[in-house]
Amino acid sequence: MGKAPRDIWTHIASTELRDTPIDALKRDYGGLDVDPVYFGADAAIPGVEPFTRGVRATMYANRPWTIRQYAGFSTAEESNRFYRQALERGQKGLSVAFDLATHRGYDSDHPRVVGDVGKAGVAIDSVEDMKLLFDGIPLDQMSVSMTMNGAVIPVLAMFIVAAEEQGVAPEKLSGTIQNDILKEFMVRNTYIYPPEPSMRIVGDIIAYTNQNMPKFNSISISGYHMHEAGATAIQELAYTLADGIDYVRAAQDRGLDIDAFAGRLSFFFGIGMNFFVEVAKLRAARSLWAKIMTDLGAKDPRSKMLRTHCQTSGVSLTEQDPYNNIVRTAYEGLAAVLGGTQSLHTNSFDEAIALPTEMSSRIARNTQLILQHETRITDVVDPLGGSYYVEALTRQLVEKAQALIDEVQAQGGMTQAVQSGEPKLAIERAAAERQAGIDKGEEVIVGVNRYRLETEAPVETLEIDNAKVRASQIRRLEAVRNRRDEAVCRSALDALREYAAMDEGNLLEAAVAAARARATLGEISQAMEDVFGRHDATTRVLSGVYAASYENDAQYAQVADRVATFGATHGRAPAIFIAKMGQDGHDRGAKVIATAFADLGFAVQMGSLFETPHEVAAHAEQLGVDAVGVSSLAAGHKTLVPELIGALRDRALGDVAVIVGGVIPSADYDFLRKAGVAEIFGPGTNVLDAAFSVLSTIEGRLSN
Ligand code: 3CP
Repeated sequence: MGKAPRDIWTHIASTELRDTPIDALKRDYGGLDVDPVYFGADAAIPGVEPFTRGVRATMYANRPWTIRQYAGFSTAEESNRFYRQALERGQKGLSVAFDLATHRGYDSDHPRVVGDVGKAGVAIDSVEDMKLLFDGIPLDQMSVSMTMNGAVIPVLAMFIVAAEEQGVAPEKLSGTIQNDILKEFMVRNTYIYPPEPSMRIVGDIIAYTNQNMPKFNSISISGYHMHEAGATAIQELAYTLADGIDYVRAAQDRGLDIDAFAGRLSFFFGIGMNFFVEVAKLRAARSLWAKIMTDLGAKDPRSKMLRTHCQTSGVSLTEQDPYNNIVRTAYEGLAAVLGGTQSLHTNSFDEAIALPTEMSSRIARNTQLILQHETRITDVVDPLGGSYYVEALTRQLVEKAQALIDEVQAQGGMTQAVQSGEPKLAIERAAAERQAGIDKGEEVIVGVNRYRLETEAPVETLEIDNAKVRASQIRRLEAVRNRRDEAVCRSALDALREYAAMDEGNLLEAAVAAARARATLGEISQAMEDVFGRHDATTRVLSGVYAASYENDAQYAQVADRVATFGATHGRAPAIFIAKMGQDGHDRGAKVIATAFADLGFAVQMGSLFETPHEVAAHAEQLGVDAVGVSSLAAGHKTLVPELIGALRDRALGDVAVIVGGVIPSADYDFLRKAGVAEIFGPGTNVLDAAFSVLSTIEGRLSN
């Protein structure tokens, strides 16, 4: 007879606990005796393959999850001050947010990033910035996660050199680099190079960290951005794990032994409001991954453990009645923890409007501290294990996600699927369907489509003086360029370019030498771009999804009729160009609007990502549109929108209506209106209402 589940568990738990006796984990709740773990008839054991009940036997009873708040803004000095304060106040690990200029491989003085520098994260141009970012933070003790994918080579290289100059060798560094490029092509859009060289970069990083940084997680395979783009739980699970399969294969292809690197692969999921589905999603993810890794040849149980970070959902936050977001985030945080996450970020309540303030970040952090210290949910491992509902949901998610993974595999894997654009379209379809459900009131959002306030009290928001940050970055860049040994720097960049061209040698290793020689992020990135080129994605807009969701809906029919009447009167459909400017790649909102407006009968054209205001004005002229709809989620609106209006006026297109949607603080509404913006739509806008209103604006302008 095999060993009893409790005996197996006790054996593993004792190793995790080292010298602490297991009985120390028992609790007495005022006369109620509570054990650290409970078992059912199914014999599923926490800490044992397939890890459905958690990757550790003792889970939070021995060590709670890491409170790891994602943050970064303006300059390295400002972000450093913020990090140090957060660590003093209970945060346990760092998670760096970079600005979009850095993500896309541009130095702060590049003309394409004027509106982006320091806005949605910290600007990093050289090792000097990286050193300031971690000043006074011992990198041999603090685990640092960095959300970086496009410019992953220069950023990781600069991190390694900053640590080296702090006296910390690479083998002592612990943390995580996101390094997940496949989902960038699908949803997040901060890629630089085409898919194939991008996959080489992922492989080089896995190989380098495997060799030199044994405590560092080489990748954070992310479903979060799919979740935020509107993916269903099944899609998020399947596409993320399928991405994981491709990364494992890429590393195996370069001769690495799976058990040598797989223990340092990590994951990242989004946690939304469907409480039990989110709990079950994490349980299903672990069990699917254990099986996938076994099939790929892993033997070591550590290779089969899906360890994950989670973040509460940004799109579940509302601009309306924003204090509700505190409650939403707390429930989502609870779901992540009951699902067994290793690390968690809880959003600040004002994130649907602007960057978090000190006060809102404190509440977000305290949400986790209260979960850890007050609720007592850390005392028992996988407390929902054995729940009829949770177990049934887990099984169903495993089965349905596996079917979708098989579909992707049949197409040749995720790198192939991504190039076909199919997963992206499937997620966009799910997002449009969900938006239609919300607009129709089938899905209730408190304070938005039900129980809406008559008047909203303004909340205080944080604003970054982007021009000031840019000026200070440019000064520091000049100093770095003036002080370095130009010949040493050039030859390091040449070596990197050569590695890229020869398709051999490790790109990260070459970039570390370049970073040491004070090559800038833009230069390191450009050296590879010289060989790989820059990826230019084609934008596709779905049709029919919105119309199908609204079949027989009276309000939909009314708006569609008005659009048709416009057509009959003017001999053409009302025309709108949907633009994404600057380095902001968040395109879910823009895609939903494009799809819905097209279904309603508008003539919709959508621009490429990352355009400048002048490029958008040129499209508007060429297409002869009535309106330009700008979607802005990365805080560039105050710089980019006035520039667009100026560019339109320069082309004598002053009567083209400029409409702005996305994350726009209400404090900026006045500024934008004065600059000439016709209408502003925040998050939570009903798409039919928006279409009605845009049509009225266009008609108003034409009759003037
Ligand atoms: C953990 N440990 C334990 C136990 N639990 N030991 C004994 N008993 C236990 N019960 C040990 C682990 O084995 C490990 O040691 C150490 O404690 C740390 O635990 P961990 O679980 O590995 O936790 P952590 O270091 O925090 O790492 C978590 C993962 C990592 C693995 C998920 O990848 C991570 O931190 N990811 C964060 C990613 C992130 O911040 N992403 C932000 C995206 P050993 O290491 O020695 O085994 S923000 C994006 C926002 C949207 C956007 O993109 O714009």
